[in-house]
Amino acid sequence: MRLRTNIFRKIALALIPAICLLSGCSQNEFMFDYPDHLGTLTPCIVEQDTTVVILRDYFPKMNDMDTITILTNADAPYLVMYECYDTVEGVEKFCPLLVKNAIPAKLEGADKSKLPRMSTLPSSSSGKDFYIKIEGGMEQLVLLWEGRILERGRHFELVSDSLVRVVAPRAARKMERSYIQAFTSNAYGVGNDILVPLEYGKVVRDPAQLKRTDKHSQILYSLLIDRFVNGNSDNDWSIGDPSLVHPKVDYWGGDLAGVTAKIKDGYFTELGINTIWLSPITQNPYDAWGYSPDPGTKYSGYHGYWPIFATRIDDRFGTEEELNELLAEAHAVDMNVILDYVSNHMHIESPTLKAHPDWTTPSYTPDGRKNRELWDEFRLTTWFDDHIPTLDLEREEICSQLSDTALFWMKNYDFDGYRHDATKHIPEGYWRLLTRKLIDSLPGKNLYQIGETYGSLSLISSYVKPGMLDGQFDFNVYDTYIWATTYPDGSFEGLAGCIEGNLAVYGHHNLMGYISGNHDRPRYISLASGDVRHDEDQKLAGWKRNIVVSDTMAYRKLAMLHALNLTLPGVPCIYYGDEYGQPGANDPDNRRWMEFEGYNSHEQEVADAVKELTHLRRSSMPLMYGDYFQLAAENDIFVYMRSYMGEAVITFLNKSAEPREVSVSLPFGLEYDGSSVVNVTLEPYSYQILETNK
Ligand SMILES: [Ca+2]
Repeated sequence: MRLRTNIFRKIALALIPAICLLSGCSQNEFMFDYPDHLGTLTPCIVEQDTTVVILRDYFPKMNDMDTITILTNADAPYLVMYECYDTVEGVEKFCPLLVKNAIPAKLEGADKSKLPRMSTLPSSSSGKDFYIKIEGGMEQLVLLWEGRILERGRHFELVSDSLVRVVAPRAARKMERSYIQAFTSNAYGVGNDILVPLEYGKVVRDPAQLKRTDKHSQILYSLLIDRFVNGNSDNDWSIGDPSLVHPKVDYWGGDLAGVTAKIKDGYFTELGINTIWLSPITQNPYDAWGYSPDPGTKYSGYHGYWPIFATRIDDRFGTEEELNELLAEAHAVDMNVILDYVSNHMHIESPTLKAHPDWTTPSYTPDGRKNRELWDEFRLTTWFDDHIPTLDLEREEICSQLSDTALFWMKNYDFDGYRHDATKHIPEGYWRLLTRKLIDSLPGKNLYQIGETYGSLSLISSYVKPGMLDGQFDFNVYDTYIWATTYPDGSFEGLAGCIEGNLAVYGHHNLMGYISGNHDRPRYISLASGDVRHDEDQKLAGWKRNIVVSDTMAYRKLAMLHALNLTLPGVPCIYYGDEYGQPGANDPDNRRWMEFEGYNSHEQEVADAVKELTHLRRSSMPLMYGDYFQLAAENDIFVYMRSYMGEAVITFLNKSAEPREVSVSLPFGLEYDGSSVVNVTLEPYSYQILETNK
């Protein structure tokens, strides 16, 4: 790629207002009067080879030219005019700070132990200031408040080379919630980032100050409505013909009223989750579709992923009144509800596709093959099956109308966000347009949007940014945990590396989803117990055998997975049944009835452990807003720490069949039980979590 001179002309022009802004700003202490068109800053992704820097990531305004700011250092922002759809080429100066969020070549082989590391410490009792302690040496430090640059001498000062005192800007006193972020780098690259929530300008120290709208405090719970609880037998309906549809893939009667009943009886509150992810509720067909030759059955739409009327509630799940009651009851106990929504496809019999048969992507590839399940080769056009054609969302009129359809659910019901199905099969433009519409039509709502993408870090993260989605499910960490704990060559060293790589891309305060399982995967416990094998057809296994838990050690490994998810940065997500270890092969065997009682002693131990972990997380600022530091990573042992304002939580995992003694040193002068060295003995397949200052 070549540099383009017109870009530099634009940079030069853009610098003039930047300089004016900086001088104007200094006359107005504590005030931030950047013009609206500048918007706020976001850390950008930069990829660099030897000659060219490619910048991605900014807040796009549809149909408008954007401006992005490159932070070369805190005193002199460079502005670059937005030139291309999602890439700016030709940035003259390499800026290590911006490599945060990108891994690529530049940092390959760099000694990560030499990166700067930051941690926060409390300061005065008034809570208007705090300290950032930096280890490993820093060359650059950038502090942002609500995306605006904080200035040295006014909002922060260097007490020493390794200690920075930060004062919340006065403007923060007017806002119930705002955030300070810190980024730092040295010659070896970019270190961890810091996120500090403020309440009316004071540092939030007490988890009781957090609300369900604080996205970092979320714990998700994913359920399949048809398989959860049957709360209203009046709406029960099934195809009921085993020669056509096997009972395992027919409707079982679960509904919205069932979910409401469990909200009201306190199940979710006691479990400690605060966001329910509801499976899709749009009307699905009444007849049978698809076909599996073994065991020879069609399927019903019990899962909800075949929308036929995209703005109607499936009457087998409930009515408008029942949905409104569910949402009201959830909010009454401070719980969010996000809706699983299918944008990628519609059922072939839907009135929409009957009226617009040309709205689908081509059924055949350019070289004449049937375009089915070609997930990566034809990512944006492939069909999931003959009866659910993919919508051509790259066409403007389709994108516009169908984003309105998605918006319908947020405008007409009090949902708190979406889980977006099949995210990577939908073009970025759709996500930008939908998000723009959400912001414009529901100001102040701050909905949480999490997507589903299997793929590389760069593909997954390309949808995660301001103006698009808050997060996606991090299947890579889940898969690496499966590998580490169920394959002979699996190692926690690999898991630790995967987590560090992800944090470098998504940031240390990401809102990615960390799952215990989901409706498209065999149950973790059944892989861990060996009842479902890695080398077999994992769907067929569930049709052919009764999958049970034949090795009880698997319960301990499952509890350890929950411990991992509930102590990592990000948003933990429990798939229904995983809170006690329901077994199962892949779809549909991973969708059995939820059970609420009659657990055996192993299941009860997992259920108790999960409750303890969720309550620990939600009562711990370090686990919700803390930084992350790996303390040890060996084949069988993994130890890491989260810390916030001088408090730390240390998680120890042992995947060995033997007890292990582990010793780690705490950074930043932190102590546990009066010592900076912590020694613990771990039982086989177990975890321990220690809190300092407790
Ligand atoms: Ca029912």
